[in-house]
Amino acid sequence: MLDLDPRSGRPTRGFAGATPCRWAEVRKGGRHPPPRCLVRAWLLATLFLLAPAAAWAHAFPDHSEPRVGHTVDAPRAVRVWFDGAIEPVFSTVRVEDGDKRRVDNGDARVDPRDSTLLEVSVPALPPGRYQVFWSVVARDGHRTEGSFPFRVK
Ligand SMILES: [Cu+2]
Repeated sequence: MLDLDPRSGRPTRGFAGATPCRWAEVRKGGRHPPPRCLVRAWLLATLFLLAPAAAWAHAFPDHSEPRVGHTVDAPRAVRVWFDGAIEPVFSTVRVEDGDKRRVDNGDARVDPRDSTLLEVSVPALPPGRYQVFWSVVARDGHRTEGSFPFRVK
């Protein structure tokens, strides 16, 4: 909880102590800065460590059908499940064959019953190697994209 000083609008109590910790004070303290300065430095370091965790809230693939790099019988569809909900309007997936020709049916969609599932149907694919390209926007507004191969036997 932060109490604001009515005149300055600044917090009267911080989470690490009552008095601000200034670099000058740390220097004056020589080799032994006041303990509350150490606490504050430790809290800052913790915040920096936690910051990337917030950025990781965007969506990454969890698993797929066909599975990444696997050889399968001709699939009817390609499905990619993500580790979080994705936005239907901004999320898409396409499939290319070994000659970089697009082979999916162009009906990519997020499953209305499962907001982590992105899928596109494909015609009967002849044997060969294929590459799946996905691009999604997570609920936090961040876009991630990537691709993975599979092979039809
Ligand atoms: Cu994100």
